[in-house]
Amino acid sequence: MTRLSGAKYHLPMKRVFSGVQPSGNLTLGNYLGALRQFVALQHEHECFFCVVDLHAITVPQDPSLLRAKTEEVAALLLAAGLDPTRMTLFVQSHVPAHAELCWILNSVTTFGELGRMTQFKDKAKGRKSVSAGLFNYPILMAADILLYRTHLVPVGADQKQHLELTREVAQRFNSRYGETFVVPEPLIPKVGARIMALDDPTSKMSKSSEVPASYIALLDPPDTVRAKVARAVTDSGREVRYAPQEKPGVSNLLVIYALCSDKSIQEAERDFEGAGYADLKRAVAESVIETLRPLQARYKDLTVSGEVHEVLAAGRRRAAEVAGPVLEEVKDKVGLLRA
Ligand code: ATP
Ligand code: LTN
Repeated sequence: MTRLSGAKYHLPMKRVFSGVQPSGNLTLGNYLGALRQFVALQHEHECFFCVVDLHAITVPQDPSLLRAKTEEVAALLLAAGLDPTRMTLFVQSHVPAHAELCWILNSVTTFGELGRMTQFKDKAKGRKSVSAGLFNYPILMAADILLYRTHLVPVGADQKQHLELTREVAQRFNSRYGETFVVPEPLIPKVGARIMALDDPTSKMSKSSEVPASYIALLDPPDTVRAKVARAVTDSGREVRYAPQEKPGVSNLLVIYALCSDKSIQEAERDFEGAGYADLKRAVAESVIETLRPLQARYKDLTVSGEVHEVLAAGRRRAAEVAGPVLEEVKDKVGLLRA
């Protein structure tokens, strides 16, 4: 696949796929770790972005809230800068090939491999009842990626292990049944791959957290952002310095500030030479508010225009067009009788 770049030469264009769960309020962690990369990649590659509702139901969800959140996440992805003329945005359950390939890949993945997944262990911890879906979650994720013969998967650091399993499953399928899948590479940002919770800088900012003060939601109004940042846990001492082990709270705030004001960590540190934690917090809040302002304005317009439905309908058609033939090839290779 090639694409004309400028007038004179061809740039190799790659397939990009990533997914976001409609499982809560999208956070600044989702934006800095994933969405920003999505927006940049759509200009260089053929991109598919998916609201993964089948993943969300692996833990209990309120049905009408899930429906509303699925639409909200799609609208937020567009508001963050995804352009329907440059990429494909769709809902996972609208393309049944994902669930079908997942079933087939269930037989190429072992129980032992799934049991080693740290996200499963974390999410299963403390639950009275753990669904089989939560255990099989990484196989559905592998199906999402492999169906599109994806080269690059932009994700936060928490998804690295799932990507390794996806690669393993692709290689195993290819060696058992013949070359079928592209073995994908993760694309994890150097800075911002793991934004930490404001109330506990040793755990990641998570949109399914029950403590709203732990995350900044993309739709939080300015005063909420100011209040949450003001209450963020900092560290002992008074120096503003990037030292993730020794000063996890301050370092997390410095990362947020650097990314939201387009600076390096070193430049961010320099901005606070001789300053205290209160100065840092004020600057962090304002940089976040300015980053979210255009996104929130676009979100408002999108909810009024009803454009999201059209985008998802077109996305569903395009995704099915690509995924269909790959699934047919897979069924053929494993020996399923053609209908
Ligand atoms: P949950 O916490 O409910 O499991 P999540 O916040 O991890 O959800 P996902 O939909 O699972 O959200 O993730 C969407 C993308 O955002 C993924 O690529 C994930 O790696 C990335 N991401 C999530 N949280 C963070 C974070 N704190 N820092 C950086 N990237 C993140
Ligand atoms: N498991 C991911 C969401 C996800 C995904 C994907 C990411 C589902 N399918 C395919 C990249 C590619 C998560 O929890 N963040």
